[in-house]
Amino acid sequence: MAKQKIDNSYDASQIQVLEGLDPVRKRPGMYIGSTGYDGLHHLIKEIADNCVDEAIAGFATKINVTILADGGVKVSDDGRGIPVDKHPKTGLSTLETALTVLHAGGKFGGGGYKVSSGLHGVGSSVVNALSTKLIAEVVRDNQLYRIEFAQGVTQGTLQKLGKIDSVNGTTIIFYPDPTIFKETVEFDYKWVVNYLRHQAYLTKGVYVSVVDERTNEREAFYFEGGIQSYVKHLNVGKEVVSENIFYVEKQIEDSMVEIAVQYNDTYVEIVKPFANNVLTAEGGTHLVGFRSALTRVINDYARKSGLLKEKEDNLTGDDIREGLTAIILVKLPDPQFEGQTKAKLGNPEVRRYVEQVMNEYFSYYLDENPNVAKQIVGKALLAARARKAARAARDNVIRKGALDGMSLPGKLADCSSKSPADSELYIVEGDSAGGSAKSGRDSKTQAILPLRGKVLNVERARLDRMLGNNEIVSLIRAMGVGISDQFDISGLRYHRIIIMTDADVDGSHIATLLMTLFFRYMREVVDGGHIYLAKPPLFLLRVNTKKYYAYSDDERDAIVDRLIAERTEKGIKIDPNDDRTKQAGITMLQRYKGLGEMDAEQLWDTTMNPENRVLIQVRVEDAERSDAIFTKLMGDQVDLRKAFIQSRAKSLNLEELDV
Ligand code: 0RA
Repeated sequence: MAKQKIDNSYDASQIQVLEGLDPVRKRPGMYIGSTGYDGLHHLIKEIADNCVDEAIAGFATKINVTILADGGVKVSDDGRGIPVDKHPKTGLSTLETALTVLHAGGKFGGGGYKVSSGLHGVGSSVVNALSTKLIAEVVRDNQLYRIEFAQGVTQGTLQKLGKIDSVNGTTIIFYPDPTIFKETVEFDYKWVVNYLRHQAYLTKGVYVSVVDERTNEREAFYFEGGIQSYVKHLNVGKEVVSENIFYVEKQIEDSMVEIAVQYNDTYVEIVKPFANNVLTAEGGTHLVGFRSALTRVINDYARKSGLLKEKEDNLTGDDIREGLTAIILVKLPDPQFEGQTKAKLGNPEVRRYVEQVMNEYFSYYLDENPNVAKQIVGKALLAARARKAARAARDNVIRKGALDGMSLPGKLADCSSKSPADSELYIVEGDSAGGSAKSGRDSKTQAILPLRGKVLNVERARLDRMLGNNEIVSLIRAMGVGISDQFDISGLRYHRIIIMTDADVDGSHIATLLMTLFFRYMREVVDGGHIYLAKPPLFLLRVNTKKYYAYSDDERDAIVDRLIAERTEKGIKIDPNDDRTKQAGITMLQRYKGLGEMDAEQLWDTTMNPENRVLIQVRVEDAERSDAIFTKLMGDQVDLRKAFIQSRAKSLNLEELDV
C-alpha cells in the first residue's frame, strides 16, 4: 500500500500511478475477492470489462474470449488498441504502465465517453500480477506491438514487430498462477458464456464470441436491441401483455439512462438494475427512482383515463409490479457502490435522472399505446383486489388461529426437540408412507407431515387461493415462517425441510410443486439451504436374510458384481449359464414402486437414518435460469412444458434443473 500522504489538491491522474504490484500477490483476496473459483473467473472479467468499456465508448465492435487448450485465456477486441506512446508519469509506454501499475480508478489517457465500472475494468495490472505469464499485443495504425510479463514483471521491453494488415485492437493472453489459485486454475466455459451473454445484452450492437479450445465448443452473441432483447429473453415462455416493449435511452448531464419494460401475465416481478454493466443486486438509487416513477405514472394514467375511480385508493407499488419484467441500466462517470456486497448504487443524483426519464417517456408510452396501458392498469387493479381478498382470507385464517405457530396442524407429528437447528421436517407423500415414517422416525429430531394428494400449483394461483388450500396452510403452519409480506425466516421451526416423495413421475411432480412454493413465496428458506430432497432406494436385494439397497440402476449392478466377486473368492461354484442375479446368490430382488411399499424399519434404514440416507440439497445457482425453468414446468404454456420434459425425459434429475 502507498505510504505517502496524498495531498487533496492532487487530481485523479496524479494519484493513479504510484503503486507497484507487490501488494496484489501478497493479498490477492483484497483485489479479486477470493483465490477460489470466483476469483479465478474474476480475472476474465477484469480483462474483458476493459474491452466492453472500449465498446461502450463506441470504438470496439467485436470482443472474443478464447479458453486456450494450454490453460490460458485470450481476450481480444477491435478497439483503438491500448496506447503505446510514452506515459508522462512513468516514462514507460502506456501499455506497460497499464499492466504494471496499480491504479486507483478511471481509464488512462481519457478520451471518448468515460464510463468504466469503477470497481472492475481497471484491474489489468491485477490480472498480470496473478499470472505466471501474460502477453499483450496491440495493433495501432497497422503496427503490431507485443510485450510479455511473468508474475507481473516485464520480460524484455515493448517490441515493435512491424507492419500488419489488420484493424486496430488489443489482445491479452494470460495464464493464472497456480501458486495463487491453489484450488483450481481450470476455467469454466459455462461461466464465460453466461458472463459474456450478459455483457452482450447490456451493450447493444457489440458482437461477442466465446471459444473453448479444449472442447471446440463455441458461441456468439449479438443483440441489436440490447436490454430490450434481455427483457424479451426473460419473458420467454410467459404470456406477454404486448410484444411492444417499452424502451428508452437518454443522456442526462454526464450520465446515460437506459430502461426496458415489458409486462407478462404471471404474478412475479423481475427487475434487474445495472450500473455501468455491474448488476447491483442490492438495488440503489436507480431502482428507487424507477419504482417511484413507475407507480406515479401508472396511477396518473389510471386516474386520467377513468380506469381508477375517484373514490378508489391509489394502486400500490406491489400491485403495479405484479408481472413486471424490467432492466434498468445507468452509466455514470463516478459510480458509488455501497452495501454489504458493494452491490448497491449510492449516487443520489441518479434517482432524479431515472425518475425524470420514466416520468416523461413511460407516460408517452402509455398515451401512445392505450391498449397496452389499459391492460397494465387492469392487471394492477386485479392485483389490488386480490391483495385485499388475500388480506381478508389471511385475517380469516389468522382469526381462526390457523397460521400462527401456537396451533400446529393436526396432521403434524412434531419432534420433541425445540431447537430448530437440530430439527427436521419430513414432508411425506401420502398417508400410508406418512404412517411408516411416523413409526420409523427418530421422534426427538424428526417431525412428519403427511400430504394428501397433489399440492396446489402456486405458479398459477394467487395468495388468496393458496390460503384456501389445506395442504399449503398445514405446511406454512408447521414451518412457522408465515407467508408473503408476513414471511419471517426467524420463525423457521426446522432447519432441514426434507421432501420425501415416490421416485416416480407423480412423486417428482409433487416435489416440483413444493419447490415452486418455496422458490416463489419462501425464497429465503431455499437460499438459506434449508430445503432437501430425500432419495429413497429403487431396489431391495436380498441374499437370504441379508439386505442391500440400491439407489440407482448402476448401484444395483455394482452390488450384483460385488456379490459375484465375493462368491468367486470364497470358491463357491457359479454356473455361467445362470443370469447374474442367480450367480450373485440373490434370493429376492424387489423394485420399489413407492415409499408405501416400505415398512417403518426399512424407511428408517434407507431414507431417514442420518447415517445411511441420501439427501440432495436444493440450491438456486442461477436464479434467472431457475425462474425460466419454473415458468416452463409450472406455467400455462403447455407446448413449452411438453418440449422441455420430452427433451429431458431420459435425464430428468433435479440437480440438472439447477433447483
Ligand atoms: C486508454 C486510451 C485509449 C484506449 C484504451 C485505453 C484502451 C484500453 C483497452 C483495454 C482493452 N482494450 C482496450 N482498448 C483501448 C485511447 C487512446 C487513443 O486516443 O487512441
